[in-house]
Amino acid sequence: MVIRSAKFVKSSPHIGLCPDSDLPEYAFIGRSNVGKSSLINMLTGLKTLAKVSGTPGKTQLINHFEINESWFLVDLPGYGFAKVSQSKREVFSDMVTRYILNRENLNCLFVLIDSRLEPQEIDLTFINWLGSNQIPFALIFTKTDKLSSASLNCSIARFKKKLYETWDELPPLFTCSTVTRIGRDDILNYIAEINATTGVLAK
Ligand SMILES: Nc1nc2c(ncn2[C@@H]2O[C@H](COP(=O)(O)OP(=O)(O)O)[C@@H](O)[C@H]2O)c(=O)[nH]1
Ligand SMILES: [Mg+2]
Repeated sequence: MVIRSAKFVKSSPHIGLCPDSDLPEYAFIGRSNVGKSSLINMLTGLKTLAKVSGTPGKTQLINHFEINESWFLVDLPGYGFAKVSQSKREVFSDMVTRYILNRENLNCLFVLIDSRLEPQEIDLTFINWLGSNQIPFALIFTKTDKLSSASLNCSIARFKKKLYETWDELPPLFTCSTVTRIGRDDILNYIAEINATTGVLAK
């Protein structure tokens, strides 16, 4: 898929203020600092579209970007920076859970996983929560440029093994690096495929 246009639409503090539109939507979520905003910039080819932050936990809004005037990419706040004393429910903010459960045009939620880390409890908890709520999602292992291909394979295998403890079938799985731009075509093609099934012509 060719990206012909990408423009910031708005930042919303909750789902009620998100764009009133039924264009197909694809959102990115994961722990703070995993690379969500960088990936959106890499996919669109616009280096400064989404704010990349050196400080984790900065984006607290739902950010909509309109692509090719026919679908949305959404940059969501990261999770995982709540204090240890807080419950799991609070870790995934009401704002994010309401958006995920109620946004009808959300076609796929991309869950980003840092490929350098051991499987993180918070990611697994979140993925299992998506499963129990039947939210369509895919996984993207980020920052692959920081690992050898052997370590990357090992890291992915370790994560899959954890998932097989609770899942019979795995979701679609991608790898990406904003440095080597690996993953860009695969992720955009996947979005184009879903767009096609929902009646949006491959623009
Ligand atoms: N080496 C490398 N660094 C990355 C990659 N993606 C993101 N980063 C860096 O990770 C940090 C957090 O990125 P950001 O996109 O703001 O993460 P977010 O909090 O999930 O939106 C920034 O310093 C990015 O430059 C990647 O693929 N490779
Ligand atoms: Mg961000």
